[in-house]
Amino acid sequence: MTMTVLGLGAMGQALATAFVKAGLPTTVWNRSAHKAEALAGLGAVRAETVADAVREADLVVVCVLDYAAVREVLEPVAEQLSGRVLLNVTNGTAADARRLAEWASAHGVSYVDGGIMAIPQGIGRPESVILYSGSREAFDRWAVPLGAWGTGKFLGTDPGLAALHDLALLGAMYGMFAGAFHATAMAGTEGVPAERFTEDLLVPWLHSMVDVLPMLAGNTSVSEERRLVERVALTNIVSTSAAQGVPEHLIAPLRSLLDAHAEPAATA
Ligand code: FVH
Repeated sequence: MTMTVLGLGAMGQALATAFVKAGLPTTVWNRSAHKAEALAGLGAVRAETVADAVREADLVVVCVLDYAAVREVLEPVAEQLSGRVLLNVTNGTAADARRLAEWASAHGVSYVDGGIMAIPQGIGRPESVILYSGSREAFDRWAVPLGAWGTGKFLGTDPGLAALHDLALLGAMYGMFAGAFHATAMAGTEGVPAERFTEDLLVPWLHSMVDVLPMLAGNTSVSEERRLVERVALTNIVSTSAAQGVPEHLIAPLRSLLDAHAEPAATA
């Protein structure tokens, strides 16, 4: 089992390092060659070109900035990829993944798409989840070595599924971070240190709210009673933000979102 990792940014380096530490023969390539030095020191084989990197590989992992970069890296070696498994963990849409899977299939390549639900420092820990979709056979063949990255979850043979779930989860993360930064800024206007506010109040509060999510799952409509209560709170957050000089453009749209989800009033 020989693996190649194309793309050694923060994430690609973490993925390749996990392979090497698991004792898997690993070849690495990066556009800017110096990023392969640390991995070569750990025992990875450093390839000068993408073609060299792909030549001996059974599994080719690509982890670069976006799908334009994926195409740029892979198009020139399309023929060489034939008969191999391509695992793409680059961020993209479900449509991007489906198009790349078609391209792979046209070149005799088995395609698996991946969504990494972890930061580079989390790679190698069992609590780090990596979502997969695409060729079931290829995933099953590589599931054990891929366990070096974290816990794999295969979502189905539609290659777009991993990207769809990845983007959905990232959307939840961005929303949470944006709300948390807004909260920190509000408290900061009265001199509350961000670190203290975050550790003492924000993190415990968000933890407790996460526990409410299963009760809300599948039910986003809001009763008129609840809508009135939530609307008062949101209005007060918006007006306090404005008064304290914190931009309210994140919170303000939540009021119209709340109104849009109000249950129709019961008719007599
Ligand atoms: N880092 C993270 O926390 C997230 C976690 C979830 C998954 N993402 C996705 O992983 C992809 C790579 O992200 P990254 O963190 O490794 O990003 P960078 O450190 O900025 O490295 C980018 C690599 O992409 C290479 N690259 C960019 N354009 C091209 C191109 N046209 N041709 C070839 N390679 C290209 C770049 O090469 P270089 O600049 O070093 O020469 C880096 O290797 C990404 O999809 C995240 O969303 C990470």
